[in-house]
Amino acid sequence: MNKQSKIYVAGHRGLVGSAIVRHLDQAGFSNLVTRTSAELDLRDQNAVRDFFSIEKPDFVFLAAAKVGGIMANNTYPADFLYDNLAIQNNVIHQSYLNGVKKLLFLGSSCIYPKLAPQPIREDYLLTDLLESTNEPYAIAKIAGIKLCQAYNRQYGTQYISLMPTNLYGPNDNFDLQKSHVLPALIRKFHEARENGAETVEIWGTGSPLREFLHVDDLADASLFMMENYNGNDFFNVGVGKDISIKDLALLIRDIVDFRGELVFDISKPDGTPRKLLDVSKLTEIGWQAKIGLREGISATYEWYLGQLKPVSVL
Ligand code: GFB
Repeated sequence: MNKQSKIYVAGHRGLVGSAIVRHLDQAGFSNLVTRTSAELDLRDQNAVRDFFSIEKPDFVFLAAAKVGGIMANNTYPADFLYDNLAIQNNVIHQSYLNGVKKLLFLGSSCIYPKLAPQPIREDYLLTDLLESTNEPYAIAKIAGIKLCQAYNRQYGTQYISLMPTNLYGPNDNFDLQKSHVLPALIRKFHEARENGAETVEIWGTGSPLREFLHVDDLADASLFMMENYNGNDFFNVGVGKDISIKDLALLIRDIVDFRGELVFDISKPDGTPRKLLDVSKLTEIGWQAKIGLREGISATYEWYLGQLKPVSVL
């Protein structure tokens, strides 16, 4: 990529896409193309065809997806499968037809088997059954990796894929039913402190282990891959360390300074027991995460507080 290359960031308002745009801006890439979902519905084959034939981007970051936490995945399985298949099929195929030089596809660590050995290596893909709460989403993301690799093999394209662990950061979704655990807990502890509540409800047993990567680290890894990797493999991206949901809740309680107790609602699903990525393949080609969990959560909490400030009326 050079600084004048035309770069399309699909999903630029989301957690991942907005971080990629920030990083591209900071690195001096000045020819970015974006569309909101109201301007361009990426599930619409004709609309995506027209967009690519007019804009003709050189590079594509495919960060547009239907995403959500355990409850959203479990409640809207058809949307998670159909929307994601449609978005990635349209963007990848039009990238091929319009001569895109390189594309980065973003997947998820839930592509791996529910009970995969830990830490999870890339070659554990498709070796066993998936976690049921997010199987439709995982199948769409697996199809995305395979689509990139198939176009590379058949047509000589350069479509590469990164599989991030659970992400968090600015522009995350803080809706309590649809969000992932980390933004949900920031909001729950904050509101509990503000309202003088004595307890905060944590879904499940608190024992599942998860790994959390700040989205600015993912954006950094995405640019690194675009600029430095040209093969047909896909790569895990994470921090290489995990934490139980209970310990995550205690950490967020401390950062938000809530003094009450945790209450576990075991009627809610735990999901997969552990999901720690083996990140050695990415480390070997020269990239590592930099943002620590406490530092990342504190910054995200500051961002969240900034969003709550009332808009001043002149
Ligand atoms: O982040 P999360 O929704 O998704 O939940 P997954 C992680 C764990 O936190 C689960 C627990 O064990 C939840 O039961 N948890 C506790 C909570 N309190 C809460 C809460 O208030 N909200 C939420 N959301 N969880 C997703 C997949 O799985 O991970 C997606 O469904 C995707 O497909 C994403 O791969 C990265 O880590 O279980």
